Amino acid sequence: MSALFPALDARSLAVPSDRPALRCGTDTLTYAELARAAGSLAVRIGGADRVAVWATPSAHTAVAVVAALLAGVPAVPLNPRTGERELAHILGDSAPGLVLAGPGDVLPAGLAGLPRIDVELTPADGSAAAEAVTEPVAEPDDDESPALIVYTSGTTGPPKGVVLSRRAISASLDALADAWAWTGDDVLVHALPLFHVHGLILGILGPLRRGGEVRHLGAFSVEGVARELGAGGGTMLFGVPTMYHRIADALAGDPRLGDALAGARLLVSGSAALPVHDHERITAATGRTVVERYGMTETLMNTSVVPGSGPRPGTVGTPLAGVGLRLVDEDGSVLGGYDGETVGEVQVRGPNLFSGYLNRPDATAEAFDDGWFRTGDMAVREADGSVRLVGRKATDLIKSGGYKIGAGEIENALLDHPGVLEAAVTGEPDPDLGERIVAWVVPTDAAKPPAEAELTEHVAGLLAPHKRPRVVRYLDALPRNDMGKILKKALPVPLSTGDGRA
Ligand code: MCA
Ligand code: AMP
Repeated sequence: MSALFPALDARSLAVPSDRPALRCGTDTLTYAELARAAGSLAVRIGGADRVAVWATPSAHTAVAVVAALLAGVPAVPLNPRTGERELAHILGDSAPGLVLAGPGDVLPAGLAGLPRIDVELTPADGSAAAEAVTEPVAEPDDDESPALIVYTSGTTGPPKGVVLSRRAISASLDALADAWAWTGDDVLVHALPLFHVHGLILGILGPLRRGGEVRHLGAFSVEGVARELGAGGGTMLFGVPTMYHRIADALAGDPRLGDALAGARLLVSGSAALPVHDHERITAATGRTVVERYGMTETLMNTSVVPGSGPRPGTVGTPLAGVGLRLVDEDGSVLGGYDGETVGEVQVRGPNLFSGYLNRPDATAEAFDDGWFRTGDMAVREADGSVRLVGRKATDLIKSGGYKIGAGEIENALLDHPGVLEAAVTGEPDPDLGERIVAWVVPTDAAKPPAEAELTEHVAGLLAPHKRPRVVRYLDALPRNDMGKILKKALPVPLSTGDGRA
């Protein structure tokens, strides 16, 4: 029986093998079909050191990742929109021996040097893939072995590879199951990207570990949510605040959407703070409370509001089972007592934590304080122990649409454009994205500044579209202190137009 996915064993009595496992667009797989597709692929990749997965929002990505986990081969999910520089960095750093992709996927030149295996959802009888399944691979029994390497941005430099073990994945998913009474009867609906923890580990591996079903919408749309939840059979929805904000906007004119949300068992938001106003709009229209949970790529899930415990907008709940959480003030003292106002850095420890940053022992050592992982998130604890996040230690980290983006990587990309002499990047409040990326640019030639679209394309092409500035502001010079350091706080505050955009 698979240790990570008990339901994938055809002999398992817990889940009938004709039970639906996943649906992405028009592709559907039962547990028996998933066992065959992933089992055969696992045999074909068995023995590889590491595989890259071209992580499109598709059933192919789910099959590829499950196969890698069954084979005990660490998988590196790649954002299919990653720009050339970021892709080169990730490939150079993680050195995969193979890339797994959907049969129709067109891969960029950066991947041309890697052998490719096409992921088949229904291996035809007699094919190499179908033959392979007759001799299943032995899933590793070492829980500490690396399972996934997920890239995440820091304040400066290129993204770091976060090594996640089988232990971390199963511990975090089981703690969530405990907190949310998440079972094999649940049908999870979501539209999250499959190259980050939220969409891939919680959104795909979570339901499969429980023996339940996941329906991925392919791309987020309010219509898709309304169709799949409630009467559509979905019992749970996972999303980032931007998605809930768009849902809240649509609720007023769409009673079907309200009914669908009301018919779901659990609405969960994470990756960034869901504004109180959006909480309130959704509760007013549906009678449902959105449950917030707080996590991080390095820690997987740390806390969650307990469903049914009443509305707690603004808090992310209490630590999950097995998670140790403390607040530490600026001089390193651990805060005692829950007074709801003393701010400290959130530090966590537990079986949910990552194993380290790939090839970065320095960064790994720096991230820990006496065995506790420093999250960089600042919080207070309410009298009942609930954690209320109030900010981040690093102002150079931007959360936009639920994606974490380092200002430094965008500044470096902008500086590579010949029309840019100096650049600074900041995050500004945005009603839809939470924060929007703003680029402050001093052009090389003030008379002929590069066009805004040219700069955003440049960043999207080198890094990723979600890292592109949404606004570019041109200046004659950046404010600097006597040492020449850019003073981002002294950048001019734009006049608001009322829609949150300058
Ligand atoms: C736009 N596009 C471009 C360009 N500009 N493509 C190429 N070049 C360009 N210059 C494309 C985009 O790729 C996208 O295509 C479409 O145009 C719209 O892009 P965009 O405007 O960026 O999308 P959006 O509407 O702003 O997206 C909102 C979103 C998205 C759907 C909410 O931000 C999102 O999926 N966020 C989820 C982030 C997430 O999962 N974070 C988890 C990490 P197309 O429409 O075809 O896609 S945090 C985490 O994992 C921790 C553990 C946690 O706690 O959860
Ligand atoms: P990432 O590094 O992309 O995994 O993002 C992790 C960060 O997202 C955390 O350190 C928090 O700053 C933020 N985050 C995740 N969940 C929440 C939440 N429910 N509320 C506020 N911030 C969150």
